[in-house]
Amino acid sequence: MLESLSSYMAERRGVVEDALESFLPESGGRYSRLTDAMRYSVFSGGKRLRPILAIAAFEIVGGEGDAVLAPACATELIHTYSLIHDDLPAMDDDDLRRGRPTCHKEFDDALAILAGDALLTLAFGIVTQEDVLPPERAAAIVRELAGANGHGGMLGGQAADIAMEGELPDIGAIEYIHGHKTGAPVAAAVRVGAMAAGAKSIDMERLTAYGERIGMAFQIADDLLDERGTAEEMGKAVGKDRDHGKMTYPGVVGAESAVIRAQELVDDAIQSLDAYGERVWALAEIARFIVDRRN
Ligand code: GRG
Repeated sequence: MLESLSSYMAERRGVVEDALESFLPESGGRYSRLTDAMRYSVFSGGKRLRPILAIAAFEIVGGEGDAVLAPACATELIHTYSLIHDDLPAMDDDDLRRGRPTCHKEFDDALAILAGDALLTLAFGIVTQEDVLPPERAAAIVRELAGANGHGGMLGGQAADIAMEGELPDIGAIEYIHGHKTGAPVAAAVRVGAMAAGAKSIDMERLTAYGERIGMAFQIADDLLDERGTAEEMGKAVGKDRDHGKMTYPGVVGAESAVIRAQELVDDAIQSLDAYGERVWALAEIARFIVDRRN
């Protein structure tokens, strides 16, 4: 990672950690196992890519102040819920996430289901807290997050992913799965950041084009890491996609073409933001990081 991007991300990550701390319920109390499980998964060392994308989008359209923090943290809470549920025995049945036992291994299946549900509902709660955002803007952001992560977005993609297990490679199917499961929530993170700043429709169009492309590139990179990365680097088991007969981008087009496609998507994403001149650098560097990352 370039030094300047690494310090940009470290600084924003610090802001996100503090904001998450302020939004999460405290530990303790008689029924604290639920809040402990929520906190365990949220504070387990994620890259915070989605909230950082939201902040960078907020900044590029001239946003100032704290209005982006709740929408940015909402994207991370929803992401964390999806990871907790994805790791459950009924889904991917994973024991390790971010180098630590998964939520259901550390607590139990019931607590993991509840902690995921509680993070999802908290996400909507924090965006609609009084005096955080103008009510119409908060409602539009909730609508955006609900659409991108619900049956027409992430959950629809996940259902298609499960349904396609063991099927023959199909480029249309893999693009649908990636676009919905990963692309939609990543694009929504970019979009809600811009929405928090009251971005104009031309800005929304440019940032949507950027977000959709990096979302697809992100999942292609993840598929490649699942084949090429090590469990130590990834903090979770690798090679599971192939073992489960999951359809992946490199599985459909081959690893070399997948690398080329991810790079093309990143180049196109950056090009969609040409109009911002030098202000583009953070979003451009994040896009490059998405395909170059090692975990
Ligand atoms: C089961 C509710 C539910 C959803 C399933 C998104 C998803 C759909 C499951 C999560 C697991 C998965 C394969 C997601 C695809 C996106 C992805 C590569 C997530 C990992 O995101 P990073 O790299 O993770 O940003 P960190 O740990 O850095 O936060």
